[in-house]
Formats: sequence, C-alpha cells, structure tokens
Amino acid sequence: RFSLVFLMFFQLGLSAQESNIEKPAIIPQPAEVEWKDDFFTLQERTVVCFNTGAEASAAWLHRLLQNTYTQSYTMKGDNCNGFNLNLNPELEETLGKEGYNLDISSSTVNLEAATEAGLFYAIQTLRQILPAGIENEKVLEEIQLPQVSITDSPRFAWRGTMLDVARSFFGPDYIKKHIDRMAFYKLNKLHLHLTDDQGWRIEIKQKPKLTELGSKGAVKGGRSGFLTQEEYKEIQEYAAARNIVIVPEIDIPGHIYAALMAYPELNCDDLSNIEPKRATPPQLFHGYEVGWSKFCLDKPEIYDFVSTVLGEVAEITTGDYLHIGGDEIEDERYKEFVIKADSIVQGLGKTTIGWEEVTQAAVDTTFISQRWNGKTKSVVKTPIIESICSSFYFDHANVPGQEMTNNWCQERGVSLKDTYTFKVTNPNTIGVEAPVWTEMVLSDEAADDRFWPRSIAMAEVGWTKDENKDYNGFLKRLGAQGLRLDFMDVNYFRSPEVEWN
Ligand code: TNX
Repeated sequence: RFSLVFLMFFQLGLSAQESNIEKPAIIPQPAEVEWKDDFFTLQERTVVCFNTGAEASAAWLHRLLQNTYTQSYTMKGDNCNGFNLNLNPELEETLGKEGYNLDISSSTVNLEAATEAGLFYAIQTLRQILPAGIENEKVLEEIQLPQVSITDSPRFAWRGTMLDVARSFFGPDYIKKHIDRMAFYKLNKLHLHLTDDQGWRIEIKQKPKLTELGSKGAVKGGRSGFLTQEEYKEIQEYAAARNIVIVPEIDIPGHIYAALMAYPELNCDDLSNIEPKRATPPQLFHGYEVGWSKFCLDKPEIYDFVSTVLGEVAEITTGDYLHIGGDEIEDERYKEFVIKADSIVQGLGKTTIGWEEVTQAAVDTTFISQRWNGKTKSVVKTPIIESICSSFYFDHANVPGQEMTNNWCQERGVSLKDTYTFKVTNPNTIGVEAPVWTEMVLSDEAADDRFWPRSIAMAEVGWTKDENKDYNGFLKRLGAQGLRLDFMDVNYFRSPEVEWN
C-alpha cells in the first residue's frame, strides 16, 4: 500500500515531507524524523553487517528479516550494501544510553547506537516501518521501505509497567509475553508486585513456608502459585535481552498477611485477632480489603526476616533496585522501619524504591519514591516514579462502567486521554510507570485488556518530549497498530476514540 501511495505523490512532484502521505506509524514518536521521497527495496538476498559488540543485535535483526522474503545472513564488517549495525560507545555523548540513529537510504539501512539497548530500539523502530504482516507470517510480496533519517532518544530513563502477581498469579508464560509487548514500545522496567495479603509469589529458600503456605491463596476467582528462583532468573534474563529490568517488590511492613500466616510470630499476637481474618486456625485471605495487616514493629525478629528475604531476592536480582512497598499502613514505628529497611537494601548494594508514603521517613535522596495518590507532600524530596492513579492506574476502567475494575481513584476510570495527556512537570521525575493491580483481573485476557492500549500511550509519555506529542496524531498512529496487536495476540481494549485498522 505504501508503494502505491508514494508513487502517486512522486508523479505529482511532491515530496513525502510536504505531502499528507500516510507515514509508517511509529510509537513512541521519535525525537527527529525526516522522511524522504524515495525507497529502499529489500533484495532477495540481504547481508546484515555488524561490528564488535553488536552480535546480539545482528541476531535480532536477522530474526526480524526471517519474516520477509529476503534471505539474510550476518557478517562481521562495515559499510555493507544492505543492513549495517554499528555499536559505537562514543555516541553516548549525543544519543545517551538508549538512543539510536536509523538511516534508510537507497541501498543501505544503517543503525547505530552507543549500546546494544540503543541498537535494539533502532530495530524496534525498523520493525514498525516494515509491513505489519511480519508480525504474523512471512511477507512474500515486495517490500519497499520509505527512506528516512531518524535520530531518537528517550525523555525519561524509567518507562515501566507493574504487574500485581500477588492478588492473582501470573506465571512465566504471561510475564514473557508481556515483556515482548513492552519491548516493542520501548518500555524498559517491569515491576513485579510479588507479595501481598492474598499471596506470596517468590520462592525464598530459607523461609520455605512463605510459598508452601503463603502461595496457595489468591483473590476469589484468581489463580494461585509462585515463581521459583530459577523461573525468576529465567524471566529476568529474557527481559534483559530486551532491555527490560525486573524490579521486584516485597511489600513491607503492611500488605503482609500471606507471610504472617506462614510465620505467625511476625504478628503481634496470634492471628485470631486481626481483622478481617478473625479465624482459628488462620485461613488464607481471598478478599479485597487493604491496610489491615502488618508486621509487629516492636519485635526485633522482623528485621532478621526482612534481611533474609531481601537478601535472597537481591542475590537473584541483576537490576539495581529493590522495591519495599511501604504503602497503606499506620504505625508509630513506621518511619523507623522504613529507615531500617532502606539501610538493609543499601547494604545489599541495591537502590530502594517505595510507594510515596515512605518519604515520610527522612530517607536520603538515593531512595526513589513512587507517587500514586499524590497525598504525601514529602514525595518531592526524592527522585520520583510517576504512577499517579488518575492517569496510570490501569486496573481502573478503560471507559465508564467497565466491569471488574477498581475505580476508587476516579469514578469514570482512566481513559486513554487521561494517560496520554499527563504532563510531567516535577523536575525530580525520573519517569513513569503504570500498575495493574489484580484484585479484579483474573485472567491473561483481562490483564491484556487493562494494559493495552493504555501502556502504549504511557510509552509515549515516557519516551517523547512534550513538543513532539499530539493526542490526535497519536490516536491515528495507534489505529495503525491494531493489526500488529492482533498479530501479537494481544487482547487489547478497543478504545472507541481510535479508528482501529
Ligand atoms: C492501592 S496504590 C494499592 C493496592 C490496591 C490498589 C487498587 C498502592 C500502593 N496500593 O494495594 O491493589 O489500590 O487500585
């Protein structure tokens, strides 16, 4: 279709730049794009040349081209007639760690970046310029790519989603699928909410009852289960190959009933007197209430528990961060707890993240806070991950009245526009992240429906500078992604404001 439209304009003597020709829909919108009025035609045989350090990128590109008629082969070298991958650390000065240049001319497609992450993103952009059919099967008809020169780098370093695997469990298969989709839109942090009242989802070898007992529950109708440390590591490796860092959250000192049930000595009395779980012997919790369980902050043993658990999680985590939750809890000793937990995390060589409440404690500025309801004034004291519920809580309805959604933050839910038009103004903001809490998200299909397409809007908030954003333009580009999302098997919500193709 592109070739036809382009040809027509050619004859009229218009350049693609000036014309209204439908351009490939790239999301997130790159920093600088200059379309030319000519093509690159994919040959039947194509070489992918790469230099030292770009081997993995060459493999990715080769894999992408397998879905076209071309027979591609990889070769170490430069300036090939075909595809060139150039890893050049010196480019970090101009492109940053994740930026790239993508240049499509008459006989070459050049991709360059300072890191493999940058090359990976250049390939994702190229993937969006190639016909959508490559997501589905081999494209056999001739492929002509519009010539273009793109220079791109992200606005923010933190572009994340959060999956609550505690209320309802999501295992390695879904998590990996989710990672693939995130990577396509240049999202780079996957926060896993691994523990809560309803379930404990990560194996801790020195505290086996956490999973023996604590993983058996879930919200009513939700799945239970847990990740073994091996599975966790495998997911992490899968993510790292796609420039995604796994951010594990162990939510303490509240939201902790699954652990209290396994180790009742962490509670102040026996469990029979904590609401809403008044039961002897203790039962699993399948409800929705929040803010009712907590560690007994007067007992020094809880710090041994925290050290052991965070120690094992730190050991299997390659990323720099440990999220300690810290939300929705009232206790005289809360601040003291947060400071101690932070120093445990620092002792493990990681950076602490907590929900915005943690900033009530006098933690230093290496601590990152995640803003969610904006009620904690002190949140501005630290670097901020922006997850304000009215724009980024995707467990909320896509449209007013959608069933099985939490709408405590905003009665009408969180629309695509609420997400897209969020403006980052606080200079401490390091990026954005969208959580899907799963009290009411009980299946893979439902999780897809909540994440997509709003995560695509958020990806553009995280990547693209305000001056290059435009909601109507975004809606058009998003419509053109429909086919790709279908091919990727995403059960996305068909937002009525979008003309899906
Ligand atoms: C608030 S936001 C929570 C979660 C709930 C969610 C439901 C935050 C840090 N905690 O425990 O699942 O609302 O929307």
